[in-house]
This record gives sequence, C-alpha cells and structure tokens, in this order.
Amino acid sequence: MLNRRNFLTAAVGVAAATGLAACAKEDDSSSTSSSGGGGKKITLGFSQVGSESGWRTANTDSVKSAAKEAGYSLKFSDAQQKQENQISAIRSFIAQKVDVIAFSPVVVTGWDAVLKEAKAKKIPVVLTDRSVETSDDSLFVTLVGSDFTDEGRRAAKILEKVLEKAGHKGNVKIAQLEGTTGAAPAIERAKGFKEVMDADHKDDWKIVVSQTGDFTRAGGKQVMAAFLQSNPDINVLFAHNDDMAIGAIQSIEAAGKKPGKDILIVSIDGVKDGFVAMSEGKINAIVECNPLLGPQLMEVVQKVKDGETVERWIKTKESDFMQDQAKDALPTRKY
Ligand code: GZL
Repeated sequence: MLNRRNFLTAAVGVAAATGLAACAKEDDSSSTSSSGGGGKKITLGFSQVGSESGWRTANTDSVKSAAKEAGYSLKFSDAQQKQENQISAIRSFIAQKVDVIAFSPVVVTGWDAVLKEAKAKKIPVVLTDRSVETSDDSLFVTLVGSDFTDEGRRAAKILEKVLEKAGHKGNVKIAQLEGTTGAAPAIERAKGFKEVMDADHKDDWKIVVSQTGDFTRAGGKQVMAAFLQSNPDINVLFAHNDDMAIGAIQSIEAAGKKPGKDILIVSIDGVKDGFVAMSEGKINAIVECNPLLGPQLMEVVQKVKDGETVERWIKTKESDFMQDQAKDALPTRKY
C-alpha cells in the first residue's frame, strides 16, 4: 500500500522504468473528440468494487458523469465485491485494447498477475479510491484517493471531542464495525484509530469487540445485534462507514438503547443518510471520505495518455463534522 515514503521514488521509477504513459495504446476507434491527445477519443476501462454503500453509488455516479463530460468512451464493470470479477474485467479491457485501465481494488492483495498482463500490453493502470500491495511499483501509475490511515486517526480524535461534549466519565468500551476484510480502507482505518488509542488512551479506551460488517447496512445491523448480545456494556461504536452505522442504529434501537446517547457513534464517509442520522442525534460525528473522484480521475487519465508524469498519490480533500454541524451542512452535501 502507498505511504509517503514510496510516494516520490515510485513516481520517478514508474515514468522512467516503464514509459507506460508514453507508449499508451493508440485508440483504434475512428471517432474524434475533444479529449486531446492524438485527437482520438480516449477509451477508459473502469472496474468498480460493487454497489455496497451510498459512498460507492456516489463514486460510480462521479466516475460516469466525469467520463461523459471529458468525452471519453467508458467501459464500466461492477464486480459485486468479488475480486475474480475485477480480474476478469481487467482482462477484458486488455483484450479490447483500451487506452487506460482504472479500478478500485476490492482488496489489497492478488493483483500482480493481471497488472503484469496490462503492463505487457503497455496499457497504463490508474488506481482510484483504494490501493494495492504489489511487488512492482511500476504496475500502476498513481492512486487517486483518500488517506485511510489518517481517516482512522481523525475518527479517534473526533471521538475525544464527542466524549467531552457528552460529558462521558469512566472507561470507554468500543465496538468496531470493520469494513470489508482485506480492503485498504478497513485495514488502514483500524490502524489509524489504534495509533491514537495506543498513544493517548492506553488506560481509558478499549476496543472490546471488532468484526467486519462488509461496509453494508445489513452487515452493520446483523453484527451490531451480535455485539449487543455479547457486550451489553458497549458505550461507543466506531463504524468504518456510514452504511454500517445506519444498520447498527436499527439494532441499537431494537435493543431499547438510544444511539447517539447510550451508545456514542463515530462513522466515516459523510453520505447524505449519515448526515440525516447525525441531524436526528443518532450519529455523533462523521469523518468525511470524498467519493467524488471522477473529475480528478479523468484529468489523470488524460495526462497519462499524453505521456505526462503524474504524482504517485493524488489525495482528496476532506473535512470532519460534529453533530451540531449536520443540519446546516445537509442542504449543500453533494452526495
Ligand atoms: C472508501 C471506500 C469505502 C467507503 C465505503 O474510500 O473504499 O468503500 O468508506 C465503501 O462506504 O463501501
């Protein structure tokens, strides 16, 4: 996975070692468009994780509308959260000789073989949203996406504010709803949250139970119900995304407890339904993770096609929101 250390070295390495962008496949379609480059319409193959959450829906909409705006021919595939479907889609894009391949990898491992096939055919690969672990930095050009470890740190820091505002006294017993097992956001959000816990809350915070809810509402509801059975004294929920938090709220209320009061909730994403739950007092704070990556992605695709060197990690800008900001923020939320 990407970190600041390999940020710069890889950027130079990729541009020099592979020259991928310079030899990106010429588009074989006859139509022309305003998409620059050799005047040919750029064909982009995009493999999406699935449609598991409100965040994912907003991300898909952003990619599709930005590709249309850019005048690209978009080949879009929904993997239904299965890595084998993403690998098949990437192979299909290679066979179709697309100009650039972009994808949001459902998990971090298992990509080297198919990315080597793309490299062999000189088709540049751009990661969006999530990163991968790979033995060869030249297998992808850049990542357009958030710093999930920092999102985990921000979640812990905003939990401090939530506890103070709630006048919480005594030990903090945390239930953690993890994202999809093996996915970069799940691994890194847990890591960032634990960093702050270990540094500043060794004596008063404890994650008493932690399990994946697979980033879905159904998963959050089911796992939270089990948590409440095994750990009735939970007083904080840290959910890796809003959809799992919203599902968990249903189980908390079914157990006769008040979400946002009996169990304080911190979540990540910032989708509209998360803000609605926050405005109803059921979620106490949200760390934003911006899904509107489409425009940045299309800019990068153009640069890669034109042989320009791009940064190794193009991060998205994000904010954090406390409950009392929700009502004012809702009307201007874009997703
Ligand atoms: C984060 C993204 C995660 C969201 C979830 O960038 O990969 O996947 O936090 C989504 O809502 O399912």
